[in-house]
Amino acid sequence: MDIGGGYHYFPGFLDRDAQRGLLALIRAVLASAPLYTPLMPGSGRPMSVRMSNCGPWGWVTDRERGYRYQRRHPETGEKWPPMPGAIAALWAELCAYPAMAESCLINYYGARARMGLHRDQDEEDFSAPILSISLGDEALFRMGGPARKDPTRSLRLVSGDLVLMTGAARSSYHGIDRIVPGSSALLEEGGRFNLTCRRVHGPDWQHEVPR
Ligand SMILES: O=C(O)CCC(=O)C(=O)O
Ligand SMILES: [Mn+2]
Repeated sequence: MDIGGGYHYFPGFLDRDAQRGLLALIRAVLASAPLYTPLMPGSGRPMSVRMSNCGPWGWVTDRERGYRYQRRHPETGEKWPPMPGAIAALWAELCAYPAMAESCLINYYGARARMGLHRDQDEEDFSAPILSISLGDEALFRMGGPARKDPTRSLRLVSGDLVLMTGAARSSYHGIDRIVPGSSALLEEGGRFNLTCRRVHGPDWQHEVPR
């Protein structure tokens, strides 16, 4: 569903079984690439969201080197686990883009976590959309425009909802005001996973053949 400004909303796209299946795949990723606490560039303040990644590239941040993509987990030093086929299949189905996603950022929000208004701008190529998948507790997603001063709207994202950011929304401000603790029973520990899938390089960028 086109909800304007380049935002596309797919409420309830994943049924309960699909959510459970995706959750099991994410847990398997986290068993080898555990959630870590990212630090803000400069200030070194910890973010409230914990993160990991799967796919060839992972988005990370720390005090000294700031926001970037890298191939390895910042704490274990291991390469990120491969992107599960079910996530790659959602990208292929919805993104109308001639190359695969290169990065799936896994965000975990505990009861008090939030994510301030920001744009995703560490990728080389903005022609690919961003695909966002919600699992677990509900979240209040704030959607703005390309300028920070643009008016914003709020959307309540429920477990199984998908959001696609294309066109203007690809470079628009967005964030998570808060989650609604206890609103979903999907995660036994409570909280919310968000999977943010992105293309990092242009469509012709070749990956080394995995061994
Ligand atoms: O948690 C969400 O729904 C949004 C996450 C996000 O914007 C990001 O990781 O860049
Ligand atoms: Mn973002």
